[in-house]
Amino acid sequence: MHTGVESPRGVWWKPAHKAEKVWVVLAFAWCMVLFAMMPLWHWKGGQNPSGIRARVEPEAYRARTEEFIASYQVGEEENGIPIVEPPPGSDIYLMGQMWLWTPSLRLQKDTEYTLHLSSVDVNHGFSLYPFNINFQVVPGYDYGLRVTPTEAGDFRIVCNEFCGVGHHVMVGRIEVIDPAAAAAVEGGKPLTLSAPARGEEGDR
Ligand SMILES: [Cu+2]
Repeated sequence: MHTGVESPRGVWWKPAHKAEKVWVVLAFAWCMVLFAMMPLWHWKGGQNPSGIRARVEPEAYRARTEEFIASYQVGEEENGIPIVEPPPGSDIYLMGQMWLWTPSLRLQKDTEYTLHLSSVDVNHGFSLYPFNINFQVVPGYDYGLRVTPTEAGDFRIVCNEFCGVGHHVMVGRIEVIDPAAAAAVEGGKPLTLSAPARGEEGDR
């Protein structure tokens, strides 16, 4: 009698077919390729950015973001989100929460900033439309990414981590202005912050 608790005697299994062994070897080789690609993407492809990472209490991050807004606010969106224009090279703060990104950022082209990202409730995802940029925004962690906008324009931040019923309306904004182009349009006059020129030469 055989109970199933004891294993059968002898070689009761079929040895792996040659084709199966070939696939195991191929799959393992591919795993190694992908493993090697992780550091390679970092150094060669500019992906998987290494930044500053620190633990932060969500309420402390909220307070820091509010301080940042109070210091550099220049306007307000129609929906009440503050528009902030931080000085070049500064630390800038973006806060994700159900279901908005605060504040809207107005940045200068070809200027480096340290972009801090965090959430004050659940996981969110920072995705900059229309670029292929993706970053997890996790409550309790402050991620500081060194960013340099290379293109002037009006960009949208889309949440790409499902975060509840309002997830699809969670859209933020980053506006990148080109101070050189604006100065040219103004005929050498200092740039007026309220009227950023976005490549509209010939208007005046
Ligand atoms: Cu979301």
